[in-house]
Amino acid sequence: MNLSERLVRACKKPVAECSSRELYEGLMTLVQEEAEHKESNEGKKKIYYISAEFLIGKLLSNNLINLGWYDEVRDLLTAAGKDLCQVEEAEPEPSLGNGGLGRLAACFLDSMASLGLNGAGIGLNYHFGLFKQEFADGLQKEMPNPWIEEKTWLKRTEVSYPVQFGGLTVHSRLYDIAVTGYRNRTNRLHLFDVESVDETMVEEGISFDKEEIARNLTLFLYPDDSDEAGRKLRIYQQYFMVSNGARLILDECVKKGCTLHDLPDYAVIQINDTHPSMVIPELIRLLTERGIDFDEAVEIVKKTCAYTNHTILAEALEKWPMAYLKEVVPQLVPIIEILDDRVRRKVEDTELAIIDSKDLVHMAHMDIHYGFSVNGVAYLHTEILKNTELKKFYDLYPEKFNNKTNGITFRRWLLHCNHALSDFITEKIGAGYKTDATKLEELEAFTDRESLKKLLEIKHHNKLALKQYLKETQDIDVDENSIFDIQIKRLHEYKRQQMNALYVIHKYLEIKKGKVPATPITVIFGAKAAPAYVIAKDIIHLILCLEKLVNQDPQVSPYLKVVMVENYNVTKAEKLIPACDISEQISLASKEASGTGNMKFMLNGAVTLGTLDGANVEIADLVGKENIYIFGETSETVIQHYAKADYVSRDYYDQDEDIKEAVDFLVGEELLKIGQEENLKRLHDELLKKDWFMTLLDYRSYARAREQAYKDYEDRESWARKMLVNISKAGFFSSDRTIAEYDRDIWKLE
Ligand code: 26V
Repeated sequence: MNLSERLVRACKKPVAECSSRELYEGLMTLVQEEAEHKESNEGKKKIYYISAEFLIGKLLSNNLINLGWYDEVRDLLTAAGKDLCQVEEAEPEPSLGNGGLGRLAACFLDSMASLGLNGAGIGLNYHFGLFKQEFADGLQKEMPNPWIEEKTWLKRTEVSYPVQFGGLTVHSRLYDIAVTGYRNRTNRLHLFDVESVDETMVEEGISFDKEEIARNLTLFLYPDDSDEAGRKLRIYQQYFMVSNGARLILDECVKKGCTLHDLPDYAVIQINDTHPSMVIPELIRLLTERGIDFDEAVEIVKKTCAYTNHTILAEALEKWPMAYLKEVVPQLVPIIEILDDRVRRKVEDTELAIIDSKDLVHMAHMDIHYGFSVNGVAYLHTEILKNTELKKFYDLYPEKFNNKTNGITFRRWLLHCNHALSDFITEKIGAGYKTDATKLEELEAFTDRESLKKLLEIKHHNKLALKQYLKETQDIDVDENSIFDIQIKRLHEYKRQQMNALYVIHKYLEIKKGKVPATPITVIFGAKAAPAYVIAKDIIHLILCLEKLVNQDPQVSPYLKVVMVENYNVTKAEKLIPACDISEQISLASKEASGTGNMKFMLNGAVTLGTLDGANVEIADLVGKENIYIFGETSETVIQHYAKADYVSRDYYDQDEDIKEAVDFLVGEELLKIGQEENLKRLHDELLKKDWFMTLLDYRSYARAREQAYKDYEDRESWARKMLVNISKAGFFSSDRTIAEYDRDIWKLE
């Protein structure tokens, strides 16, 4: 049977008579059948990527591409008067991640399957995932994002375990999602759920009874952890994930002939940040329960577990109060105490201990002592870990430390989201780059007028598509002939959306005074703030106020527009990135471990405006200074400022008229007419009295670099050359390369 016949069979009626939903469900059935055929259990050793987040995005089109079906399906739908894009709309987006860390895990799964590696993901089946963001009265409101429908990508399995906590036992159920490789094998994403989960518990917005563990355990991703019940719930979730995961791993290995003494020959566990760190004591517990001697269990675990660090921000490094662990996971406490005791016997410096003097358990310390590999996620990040943040650990275990610069899957972030560009590339250099991304370099030769013109046309086409999308979804009008300057990422002070907003204010005031830009500018933001993160929500408020002020001003809006995209998620990223001219990567140097959005933008022909932070450093090295706009202080200088505590934002405000004007605008008459005094005043105070992430330090050089980029944009042909270089140098950032390195240096699968 051909695809068309199979689809009719699955839908039980002719394609022309199907609704988008029916076609979506029919195609899902076909994909699931095909994916199952491609499953394989090849390979003795298997990589288990354990992560609290897998931000997988919509699955239909990506699977069609990976199975090699996309064009055929699109054409057969078109022939029946249907549109695949419309069908895509019917799919809900699972929001099983916060941002970069979760999206990275999803890209890694794609690459593992595409490289044919024997691997699986292990995580949690959150029913509502990360909240859905709505804007009301200039503020963020959080709503649940239900995504599990009757017909779903999740496949219920027979696997179930009882999981014991301090006061209760719950029963798990494993659901699997097929991960298709690009013209390769199928792997699985294992998502554990509690059988007793109760979706009806959710009250107003995303609030629910945090004490009812058996019913609430898998409702939300990282529920608000600003109170004790929320933080404890997170420990319940983490233990539930690792206990199930560890048992699944042991059961699978035993089935393949593993005696448990030889576990490291069968399994390698990559711990994605510290959220799954309890897998270490849990595995030790399970191994001893199955008859392995404690000392040997520790040695086995040491050879099986590897840890990835994703941040140097102190507030993001997990430290759990011993009292919480005693209540939630008492069975792990004696094990953690022994592990800590052994560290203390070995090293004198108590800063390296697992349990500190305040009885906090440092999860990362446990990972470093009891895992065999520690990696950072970009060159600079790993250097900072080795030389500053984790220096003492590096001195103790230099052999464990290694760098794995992040990557992105080109299937989703080029082939799927930017058909026009991938067709152009294929026409120029053939399809080889789809499996070997380094081939993109061959594109660099195409600097002839015709090719550059075509590149600009593709960008224009994508900008038109985004214009339409913004009109339909948010009823905002943007000018496709303006410069699309985009910052989309989680809202955090260190990412400095506030610096971008200050520049918008500056531009607004300039235009008001009659100085208009040569080409109009559209500044687009997309960001969710953690529900309890007050300043982040104030920054969202500021951006929403500016959106209103600027867009409604007839004198300004022909030259400047501000768009705050509501509910920024993977689907929206797929529409925004291909349309971008300037990619804002403006974190305070040393703070953004890597960034991966920066890579997606570059691949899609945007030029980066950024600091020397995270993977921007590697992007700058690859494209050369002609093809990127770098500004701001270096990480060394920033680290020095923190060490000396000598940064005073007030000095920059006092000494720079533009800064003063923009900052004071926050509490000026025009904005107060639109926004809330409380929020704007608090943000103003924060910038003047604290500014922990040094916005004002870099503002001046940021504004200068941004002006330069706008100026250079005017020479369209030379800009197109910059685009071309960015695309052709993006091959290094394929997650296929990253995963091949993980395998070569850490996993050693075959
Ligand atoms: C977590 C938290 C939790 C509470 C307080 C504030 C805060 C700030 C940051 C984080 C981030 C945790 C780890 C994380 O998501 N890291 C991101 O990982 C990406 C993939 O490696 C990387 O590209 C991003 O630069 C990094 O921020």
